[in-house]
Amino acid sequence: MYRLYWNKDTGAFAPDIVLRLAGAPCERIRVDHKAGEHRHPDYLRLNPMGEIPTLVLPDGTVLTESAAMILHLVDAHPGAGLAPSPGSADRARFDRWLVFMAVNLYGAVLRQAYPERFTTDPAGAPGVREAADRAVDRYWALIADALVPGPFLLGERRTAADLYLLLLLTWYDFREEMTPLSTLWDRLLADPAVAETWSDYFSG
Ligand SMILES: N[C@@H](CCC(=O)N[C@@H](CS)C(=O)NCC(=O)O)C(=O)O
Repeated sequence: MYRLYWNKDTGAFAPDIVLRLAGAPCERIRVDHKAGEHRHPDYLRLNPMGEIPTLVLPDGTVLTESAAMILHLVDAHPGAGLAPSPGSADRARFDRWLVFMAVNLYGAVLRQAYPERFTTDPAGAPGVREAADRAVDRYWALIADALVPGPFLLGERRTAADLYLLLLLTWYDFREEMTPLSTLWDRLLADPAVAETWSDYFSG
């Protein structure tokens, strides 16, 4: 049985939807970061960065970092068909986009959300946020280009990289003219399992 530490409006959506689509049994433990529960010593023992999500594997191994969770889960549950086979060229493309999103996009989203953490000058936070806004626009434009012909990152096949993209797209006020992003958004949320989990995290 997996154990996923999660909260609404967090990146826990990405490993959670992969666990659900893989049909993997999982206990879900809510960590209310708005109430500071992610700073509790018990949680910090699991995730020293005090971040959500944390995934505990059935053998007790603790994983932090949402992208590492995805990479593990897609290989542990190959029958779910959420990633190309390890060693294939398509898998290299999958890994590339997952890492691109985790490092660049997720990183910039955190600079938007917590700009004061990225400067020693209290007056510098608005500048950090503005630079992060520009970086996010640039990264999404690059991803929109990669989604042609699409509709998914790897073409016709939906993978966990698209589900990771859906998480990040939720936090981006994308313009309708960015058609590949809107098309992908609609395609992913047309799956009832994805829509239901997305609602658990991001609506209400
Ligand atoms: N690199 C981490 C980032 C996780 C992260 O920063 N999560 C946010 C929620 S989406 C968080 O825990 N924020 C609370 C805080 O940093 O105080 C990952 O990919 O898992």
